[in-house]
Amino acid sequence: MNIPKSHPRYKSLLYREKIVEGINRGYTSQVGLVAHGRGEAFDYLLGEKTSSYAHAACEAAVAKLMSTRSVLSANGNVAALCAEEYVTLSKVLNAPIEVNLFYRTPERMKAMEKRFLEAGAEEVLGLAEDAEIQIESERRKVDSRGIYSRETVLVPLEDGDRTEALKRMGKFVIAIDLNPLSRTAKKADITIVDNIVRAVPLMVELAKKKPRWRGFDNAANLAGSMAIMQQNLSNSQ
Ligand code: PTJ
Repeated sequence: MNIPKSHPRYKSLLYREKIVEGINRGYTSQVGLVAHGRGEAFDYLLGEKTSSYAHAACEAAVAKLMSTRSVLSANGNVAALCAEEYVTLSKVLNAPIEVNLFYRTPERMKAMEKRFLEAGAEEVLGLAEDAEIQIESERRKVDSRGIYSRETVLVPLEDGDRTEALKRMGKFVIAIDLNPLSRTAKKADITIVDNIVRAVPLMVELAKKKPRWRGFDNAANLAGSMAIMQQNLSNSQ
């Protein structure tokens, strides 16, 4: 669809179109539309901009990802919204991308691999299906060279069960989730409460400055993001 650039909600409409394109091209799940809508609502409450809390979380995340053996998990919404930027992040961090789908089918796995290869990735993990983690959903199927064995896992736009399983395995989990109340947000070691379309390019920029790991208080950071949402709600009355 041709969205006029002058439309006041141009960017928002464009990202919706990207999800629809992902569905049409076979890499994004139809349910991805529902997840996207939920994210939009929280982003609205955030004022659709990166807060100082999200900035601090991105910086801590980059420091951790750079200083440990890490892997970037990708689902259908990530592929639709920011495949190119995700590949750039993977390169600056020297961390592979692993496809991990909740609504996993062989066709979608192939389409995801194709999407990231055309976005510039040299290798995409996840299709080998040679290891499992302790959850019942299709997300249990992982790559022995990626999620299974690496210490730090970036999990954008996720539901909570995998974060809990990864934590049980002793891993350091970094989430990108606009919903600060979600199980993933609360269980992760670092939660970036921001839209992935803003967070990933910011992480690329921060990685160039090679930040040092100085520890991170996720509960305090989440409280800060929630306070911003509450403030925006009160100011709108
Ligand atoms: O591609 P698949 O098969 O692995 O399925 C992926 C989806 C996204 C459908 C699946 O993981 C899912 O249903 O996720 P949930 O449980 O809806 O959780 C997604 C979370 O991501 C929600 O808390 C949303 O608020 C949040 N979210 C949605 N869009 C964005 C986002 N967070 C950051 N940036 C966004 N653009």
